[in-house]
Formats: sequence, structure tokens, C-alpha cells
Amino acid sequence: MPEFNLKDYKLSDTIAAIATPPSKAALGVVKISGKKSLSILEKIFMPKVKKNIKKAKTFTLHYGWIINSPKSKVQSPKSEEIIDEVLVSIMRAPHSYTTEDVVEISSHGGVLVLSQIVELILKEGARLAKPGEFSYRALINDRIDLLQAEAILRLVEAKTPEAVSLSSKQLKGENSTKLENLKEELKDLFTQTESAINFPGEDIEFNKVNLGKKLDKIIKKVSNFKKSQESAKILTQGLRCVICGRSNAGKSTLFNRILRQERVIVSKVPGTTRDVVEETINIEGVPIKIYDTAGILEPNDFITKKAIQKTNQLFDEADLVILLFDGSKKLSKDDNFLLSKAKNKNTILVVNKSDLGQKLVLGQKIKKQHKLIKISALKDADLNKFEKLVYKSVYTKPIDKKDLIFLNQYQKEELDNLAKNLSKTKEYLTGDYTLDFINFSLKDCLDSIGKITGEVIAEEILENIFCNFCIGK
Ligand SMILES: Nc1nc2c(ncn2[C@@H]2O[C@H](COP(=O)(O)OP(=O)(O)OP(=O)(O)O)[C@@H](O)[C@H]2O)c(=O)[nH]1
Ligand SMILES: [Mg+2]
Repeated sequence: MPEFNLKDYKLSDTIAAIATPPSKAALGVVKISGKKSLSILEKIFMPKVKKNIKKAKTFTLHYGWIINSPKSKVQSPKSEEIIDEVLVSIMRAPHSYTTEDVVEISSHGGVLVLSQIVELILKEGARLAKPGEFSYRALINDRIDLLQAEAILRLVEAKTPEAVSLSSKQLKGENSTKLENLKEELKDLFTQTESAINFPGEDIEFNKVNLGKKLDKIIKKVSNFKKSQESAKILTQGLRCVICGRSNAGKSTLFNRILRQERVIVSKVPGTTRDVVEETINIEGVPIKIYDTAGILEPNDFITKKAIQKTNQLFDEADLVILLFDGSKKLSKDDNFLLSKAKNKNTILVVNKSDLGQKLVLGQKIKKQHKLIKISALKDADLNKFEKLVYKSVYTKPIDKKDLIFLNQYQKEELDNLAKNLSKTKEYLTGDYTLDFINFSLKDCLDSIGKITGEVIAEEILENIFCNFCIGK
């Protein structure tokens, strides 16, 4: 994780960075933001059509060259002066991403060309932007709130089309508006208690029943937010599905079949897989992370010990365990051990090697506990039945994609606090408490919302959030 210190994010600096990935590409973009953006541009850019670029209008595009030496009076630069032929976009304050003067230079890509352009910009007085610094400025300058900043991060990391469309919605501000409305409703209740406390003599109408009803509605909304953020987590991070089983049961064979590629080594030698291998498959827009694990259960060296540790951890965190047996062999000590571990987990028992003579016997009690399927990972023409069973086991209920919200860890905790404070408020309202109690806990609720949207936010939390951004974002 990059070192992140907000003290380095001085807002008065003009910042620049390459905004596109460092690779051979048809186009590359360099961004500049800050007061000096246009005067720096004037020094390094020669427009094809003579003009005063510093005075260019906002949202305009300019064709020309980035030049290496101080600008000559001649309108056509010498070829040795040219770094690249570019298109420059100008977005003036306050209508830009950072709300500052922003210049975007689209060049012909290539890591070296882009680095040379940035170097020139830095020489003219800009500073290299730190991770997420453009977005940080957008947040500080009220162009986006914390929900939108989170959406940007999710958009960049999105692995499914659903995740893209949901983060775009949040970036547009749909969830911010919902929280803003919630805040207004809470503020209304808070103001009612304030007035009743501050003007006790003035017979202010204070209706506890009415307030209770409104509070119930808010509690319901917050609980929906909590549910929808869980679903959003599934949509972005995926469900974890771990393939476990004694060595040689055919775990890697099954893993490769699910992925439809020879991803891992398969062999008849027990203990072939000595590490955890992870791949993501996409089912109806929801990513499922599948893990192939090591079959050895008793460590005989450092590597197997590590592999077992990893498998155990995955086992505990898994949303679904696929417990694989070798149907051609009797139930072993290892099988029993894994069965006892899987007792309280969402598990599918898969009896593999159905093409061979069957020796495995599973007790009735075990069969009742979990779903069971017989397959031949090696010989079956397709594994549709098995895959359907996997989908059904992980999607206990369909995900409602309408109202999903993406939150980071900090925001999630604040949403939990909000829910707790709301039920506390309800308790005060229905119990024998004075108005001050209700008033205080409503204030706490308002604070929690402010923290979720980023209106009130501590420096170290900002540091935590923005250290996850990439440079140029
Ligand atoms: N006949 C038959 N052989 C299978 C089947 N599935 C896997 N095998 C064979 O069983 C052997 C072990 O397969 P792997 O997929 O490597 O087993 P594994 O569980 O990953 O083994 P480890 O990584 O050592 O724990 C290989 O020779 C496979 O070809 C099956 O359905 N039928
Ligand atoms: Mg294996």
C-alpha cells in the first residue's frame, strides 16, 4: 500500500500525473489540475492554429504539439523540439472534476512519451500527484461526496458489467440523494426535539406518537441500506467457493472443468496441488471465486504446512464448501475429518469418479445434512447438473439490484452505528426518558450520516480511503 499522508496533499499546489496505465497503447493521457495548469500548458504546448491558449474557453479541444524547449516565436516547431502531437482539453474552474483549472493532454501513448510530458510539466512548476489526489480534491472541494469517491474506486475495480452499472449510478449521486433525504427527515425530528427543549414554556406541539412513526420509517430505510450493501459486497467481491477433499479425489480436475481450461496440474500422484489457486467465474453477473486446495491434511514439510493453513482459513471464510470424495475408495480418515469440519458450513458433497467401481459409503445422517451429487469430473460430457447445484446453493435469495449501495469499511461501521443509534432513540422515545436523551441520540444519528457521506470526516479516515486509489485518479 502506498505511503499516504494528507499533509503531502497541499491544495495550493498544481498537480500532474499520467492518468492511463503504463503500457504500449494507442493513446495516453496526462492530467494537470490547479491554478498554474494553463500557464504551464502555455509554456509546453504549441497550438497548430496560433492562439493565446491561456485564454481558451472551458470545454474546448486544441490540436498541436508538446515541445521540448522554451516556446519560440515561430508557429511551426522544429522536429527535434517536438515530443508528441497531441490534443489538449481544457476544463476551467469550477466546472471540472477537481473544480480547479484542469488540462488533459491526449498523446500517442507510450510510457516514455508520457513520462517526458509529465517531466516538462513538473519542470514548469507542477508537482507529481499522489494516489487519488484528483479525487481527493474533488471531495474536499465538494464536487463529490464520500459515497461518490467510493463509487469511483469500485468503478475502476469492477469485474462484472453489473458492478460497473451500479457504481456508475452511485457516482451519479443516486445514493447520495437517498442519504441526503434521510438526513433531512432526521433533521426534522431533531429540530422538533430542539424546539421543545429550548422553549418549554411555549406550548410547542410535541407528539411522541408521531415522532415514533416517522422514526420507524427511517429505521426501515436504514435496515434496507444495510441489506443492500451486503448484496453489493457479493456483487463486487464475489462469493467464495472452496473445493476441498482428500488428496487425489479429483479436486484439480474438477477445478479445470469448471474453468474450462487446464489451469492447474492434475496427476495421479497424491499431493499434486501444494498451494491454493484462485480463479473467478461469472454467473449471471455475480462473480464466484473458486479455490482449488491442497488435499494433504498432515503436513510433512513447510510448504504443505503453509498450504494446510491457507486451506483452513479459506474453509472458514467460504460461502460454499464443495467437499469432494473419491467414489472408488472407501471413506477415509481424511474424509471423516473434513466432514466433521463441514458440519456447520453450506456444503455440497460431491462423490467423484462415478465412472469407476464404487466403494464409498456415506451414512444416512450425513446425506441428510448436505446436498449430494455424483459426478465424474474426468468423464462426464458436461457438469451442468453440478454447476446448477452450486448456483442454487450460493444464491439463497435473488439479489435485488435496484437499490444497491457501495460502502467502504469505515462507512459500513458508521451505517451500523446509525442503526444502533436509531434503535436507541426509539428506546428513549418509548421508555420513560426525558427529551434530552432523544435529542442527543438523534444528534448522534445525524453525525453518523455526515460521516458516511464524508461531510464530517477525520483525517486518518481520509488517508485510509485515498491510499487505495491509483495515481492519476
Ligand atoms: N477415473 C477417474 N479419474 C479421475 C476423475 N477425476 C480425477 N481423476 C484422476 O484422479 C487423479 C487425481 O486427480 P487430481 O485432480 O489431481 O486430484 P486432486 O484432488 O487435485 O489431488 P491433489 O492435488 O493431489 O490433492 C488424476 O489421475 C485424475 O485424472 C474421475 O472422475 N474419474
Ligand atoms: Mg490437486
